[in-house]
Amino acid sequence: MNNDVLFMSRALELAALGRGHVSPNPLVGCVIVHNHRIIGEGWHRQYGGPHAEVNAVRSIADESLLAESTVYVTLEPCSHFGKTPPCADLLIEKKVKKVVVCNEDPNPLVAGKGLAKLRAAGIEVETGLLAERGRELNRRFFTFIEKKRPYLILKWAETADGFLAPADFRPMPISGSLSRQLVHQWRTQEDAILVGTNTARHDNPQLNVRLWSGRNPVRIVIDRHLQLPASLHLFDGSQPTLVYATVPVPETAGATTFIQLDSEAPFLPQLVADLYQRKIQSVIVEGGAVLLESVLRQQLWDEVRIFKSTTILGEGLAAPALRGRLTSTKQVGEDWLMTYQPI
Ligand code: AOF
Ligand code: ZN
Repeated sequence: MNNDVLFMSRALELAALGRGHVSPNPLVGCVIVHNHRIIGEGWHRQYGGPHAEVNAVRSIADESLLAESTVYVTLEPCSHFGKTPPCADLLIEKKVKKVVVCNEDPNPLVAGKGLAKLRAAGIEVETGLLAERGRELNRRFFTFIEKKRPYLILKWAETADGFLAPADFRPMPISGSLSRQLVHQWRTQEDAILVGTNTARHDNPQLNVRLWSGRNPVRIVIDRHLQLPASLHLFDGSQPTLVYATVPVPETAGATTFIQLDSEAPFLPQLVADLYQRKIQSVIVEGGAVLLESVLRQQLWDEVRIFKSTTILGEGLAAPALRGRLTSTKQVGEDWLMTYQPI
């Protein structure tokens, strides 16, 4: 592996440590190298907190080395005054020799202006190193900015013979306990969880994080005609919950916010546009069949994660048909976890 690749890989590794803490900002890592040795490291740790470059510069014992150093950063240094001053200005002020960037920042406030600033100051700049890995790491951020909607992950569990549930909606566990624990970990990694009306009614899910430690996502439920009973766990006020309807809605009550969409316009596009306005960068869709199928049909998905169990049901509610590219397969306890992305 050449050294550039090694240092950028390290920066990507550091960036990933911000997972679950920086949304809707991107995950960003930074490594500062002097004479082939890493002399400073940092990453964006917390939304609203210092950017990766600032933390990396702060970690250096002898700042005089910066003039002879190369900065490896996974995202173009910012050029705007946001919650923090521009990172490009910091690197210029410290007179670093060279900056190597993985991805350009698609944020219209930056979008090339950070690179231009550095170059104008006489700093050597290279971009695109490990760009594919960077886009993969920040796929939620890129999707959010480029498509103006959250990154949508569909998740379901199906039996070996392809059923989601018994036909009578009787709740029945299909995946194993390790898979269920993994789902709770996933919930800590996304901004929100979405379920349809039938799932809310028949499963009465809590949609919180119990089998892992971390932050609870925002709960989102579709209830077009506001017919779900107030006694459901979803309305217990324990965590922010968004309810999407197409009829007139009541005022926000405690943690529950009601949103009325236009009944004449397509529902899901309006829903994801509203989530974008609320800065919800990623959503895990946990069912049921009707909702999963419409998200698939409308090509609004970015990733599908299926647990395939060893149980046989014989008959029931069939799992949605999926046309996607299988990107990974792994065993989780007794189940197989298969991940798909759009073709
Ligand atoms: C960087 N380094 O580590 C990150 C950057 O509100 P602010 O000030 O935190 O700015 C957020 C924007 O800055 C975010 O949307 C993205 O464009 C960029 N994030 N830039 O140079 C970092 N996290
Ligand atoms: Zn910055």
